[in-house]
Amino acid sequence: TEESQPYRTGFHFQPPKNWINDPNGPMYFNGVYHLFYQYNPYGPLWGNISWGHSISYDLVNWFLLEPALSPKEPYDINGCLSGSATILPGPRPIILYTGQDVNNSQVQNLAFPKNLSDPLLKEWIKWSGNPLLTPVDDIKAGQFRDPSTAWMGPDGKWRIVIGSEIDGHGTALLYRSTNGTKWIRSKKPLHFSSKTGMWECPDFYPVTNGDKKGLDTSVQGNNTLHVLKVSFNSREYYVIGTYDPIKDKFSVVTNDFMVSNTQFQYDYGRYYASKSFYDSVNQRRVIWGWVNEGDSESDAVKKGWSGLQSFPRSIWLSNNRKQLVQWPVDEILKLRTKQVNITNRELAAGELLKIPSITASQADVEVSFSLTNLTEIELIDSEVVDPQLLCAQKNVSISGKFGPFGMLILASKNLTEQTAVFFRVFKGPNKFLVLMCSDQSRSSIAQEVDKSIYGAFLDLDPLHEKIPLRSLIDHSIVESFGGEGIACITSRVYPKLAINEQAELYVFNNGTQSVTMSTLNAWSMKRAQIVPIG
Ligand code: DQQ
Repeated sequence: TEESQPYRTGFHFQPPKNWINDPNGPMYFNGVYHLFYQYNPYGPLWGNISWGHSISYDLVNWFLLEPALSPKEPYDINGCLSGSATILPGPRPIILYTGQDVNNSQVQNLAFPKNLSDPLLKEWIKWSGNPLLTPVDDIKAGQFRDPSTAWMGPDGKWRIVIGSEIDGHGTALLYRSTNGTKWIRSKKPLHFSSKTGMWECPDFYPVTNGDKKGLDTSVQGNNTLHVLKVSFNSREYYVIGTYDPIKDKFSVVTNDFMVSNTQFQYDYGRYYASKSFYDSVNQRRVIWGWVNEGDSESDAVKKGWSGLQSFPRSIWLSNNRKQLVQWPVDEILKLRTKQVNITNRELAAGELLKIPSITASQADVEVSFSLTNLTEIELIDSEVVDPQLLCAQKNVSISGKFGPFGMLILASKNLTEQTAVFFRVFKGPNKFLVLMCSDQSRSSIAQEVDKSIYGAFLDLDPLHEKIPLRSLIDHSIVESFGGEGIACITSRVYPKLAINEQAELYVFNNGTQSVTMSTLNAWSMKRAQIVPIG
């Protein structure tokens, strides 16, 4: 019930109980969306890792099936770890996944549907020739995992990348195959970095700008760039570059990988091990990410579950071709109900405005701010500061000039509890800097839960553009999108007071300058249906 389980979500994907982590092998096939995920069928902590399997017709409502892969064979007995799906000609989907074998070595395995005419692809068969690949030569047994979706080069060969660490360097190993069962390692990896350790869950795909459209993973064209995303340091870092499929040469044009909050991340909060897929029916690329818990293991045992999937997002290249943009898939609109609208409302210095008539624990809120007369503005002497650090130094209680202004989410009646998602605008040596913060420091009166403060910069011009913010609020998760998706910050919170009907929503301005709230549209959200059908 809602009373005994205040942190269960209404429209984010989670099974009725137990542990989940990484999204695996998402795909659209024959009119059905498939989502697999790292799953412990027997409890709320990591272990017995299987591939949970759910299907959907709209990415919102889900049917839960039996696990597609379970750790049973010598080559995966210690876990069916992460992997990806590829739709081969036919069309015929396959899964490549990592098995943790009897010796705890990581090996790569192949699985395929038992019956292609079953519309739900309920049963999956592991290939008799498994394992496909074992850790040999300079590959360490515990650092060889998470095969990507395959893409085809102009020579007709399939390629995949696998996450690794070679000589202490994060590496995306490259393999080629003609038939999908025999894979040959390329001498050169697709990419590596001397500035990071082990790379997990690599994802490599083409992008183009213009119409928010996505591209199928094998597309190589004149106007395409390629994205390489890898997971390390609990974050999802990405680079954009050009890819020559003849030489298999990937040349990065953005900042290359490093452990820093100034490097591009899919999400500057709690979000990891993501995986994207091409949705051919809607011609978009959709991405899922794992959002883990910020409470303790004993809390997980009490709750009986652990882990969420982010709400699925479309992902595309920005029009200036410099970064990626993400936005919740449009199907979310069907859950919106009871709209609240406010337009052109000035927020004076120090003002706090309660948003009435909304289920503030389960809502979708879009707000946008505009600033005028940016002469009285705080100066900042460097444009290369760590945004997360800046948000922590200047938390919500510290008044500035332009900012902090934004929303108080999952707030309790007396504001003892609140998750503040807000902006601050500075003038740097050469440009304005728009800082977005998600401040969990006062999110709960409980002591032992994580209360991190996250931050990111938004590449927009506050003199000529509005500053938009959208937050998906769902009991214990807040997914925020700044600048219409140019920076995302996800957080988990565990309020004790601001739960269910007790939660409230506010907009506020704690700067000395007034700001205009151009529009606010807020909706209470209906529950998604997540139904086990075995
Ligand atoms: N989780 C999986 C691994 C992957 C890691 C194991 C990333 O395959 O590298 O559950 O969260």
